[in-house]
Amino acid sequence: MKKLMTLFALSLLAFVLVACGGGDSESEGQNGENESASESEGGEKVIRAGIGLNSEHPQYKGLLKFKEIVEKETDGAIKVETYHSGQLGDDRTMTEALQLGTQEVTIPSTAPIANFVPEFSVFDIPFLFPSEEVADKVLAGDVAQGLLKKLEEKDLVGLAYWENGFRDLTNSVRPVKTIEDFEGLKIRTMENDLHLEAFKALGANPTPMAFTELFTALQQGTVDGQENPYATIYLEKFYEVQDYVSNTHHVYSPFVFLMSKQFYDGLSKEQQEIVRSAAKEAGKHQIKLNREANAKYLKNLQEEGMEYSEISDEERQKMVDAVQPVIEEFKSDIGAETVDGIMKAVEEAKAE
Ligand code: KDG
Repeated sequence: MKKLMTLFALSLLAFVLVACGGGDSESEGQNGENESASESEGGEKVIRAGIGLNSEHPQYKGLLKFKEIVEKETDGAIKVETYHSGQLGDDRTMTEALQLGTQEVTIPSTAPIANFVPEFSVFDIPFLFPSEEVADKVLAGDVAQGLLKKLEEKDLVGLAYWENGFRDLTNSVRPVKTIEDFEGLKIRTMENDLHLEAFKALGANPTPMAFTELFTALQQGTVDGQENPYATIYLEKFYEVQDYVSNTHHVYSPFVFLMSKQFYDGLSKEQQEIVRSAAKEAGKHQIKLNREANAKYLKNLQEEGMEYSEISDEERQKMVDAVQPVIEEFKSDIGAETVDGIMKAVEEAKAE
């Protein structure tokens, strides 16, 4: 009899604990998990969104637009905290924080994402996109959209492509007008093996490095140069530590608006639709601002004293030829289906 009473008491205790511990429909995730790190005392859900670029960059202006839309559409049920300039860490650190559920949003270039999903290195193929218009069409296409789905296997949700833009070379040693001018230059690249090997094929001496360390490395001469779109070069004040800029336009970098899958799964269906739609809408705003910035800031760089060198079509073709073996070398790492699919999409977009 005593054992029976003990069993009954324990069962009653277990029932009471479960009833008190369960969240409401809002705070419970899709699979019944309760929210933990991303909730404020008032019960609102909190999105901690961090980027590597500074608050002047269109990437941050786009993030503020995302915040505006989400807080309005959810009547404040979701709050967005925005952080810039690597305040929450570098791209790899912030992406890992999303996987752990200790941060909810970051927006890196596709290059560092390749360390999590190798297929994203397809966008690091030099000279892949001939124009922003072709890039827009390809990124809206099935192959690029399918790559976003692959992020979910890594506890990440890719909500939208934003734009970093065409990358151009700067350095503090010499003007770069020909492929020979790359010889021996210590160039910082993003942490991506294809980028690294492509700059070796051009004759440079590349070093992979997180964006958060770049300005100091240029200032101290640890590296001679780097490559980024004009908006980044100007707004991050690289002209203070770089003398020469060339329109190599060697890679078009997309950004990907990443969300923690743990957080996303904890949202209601309606909230999931709101954050997805907001990321796309804010992305259109960011791309518009980004294109305006990249179109105007080369002039500002020259006004700040940088010497500009135009790369001729003939010299650019030599660079294209030099990196072809690298593309073949990485095709199996990226996935032949992805490479062939994106290349086909580029040709179709060019023909439209
Ligand atoms: O916020 C994005 C930046 O951290 C980074 O991705 C920018 O293109 C970039 C680079 O060179 O690292």
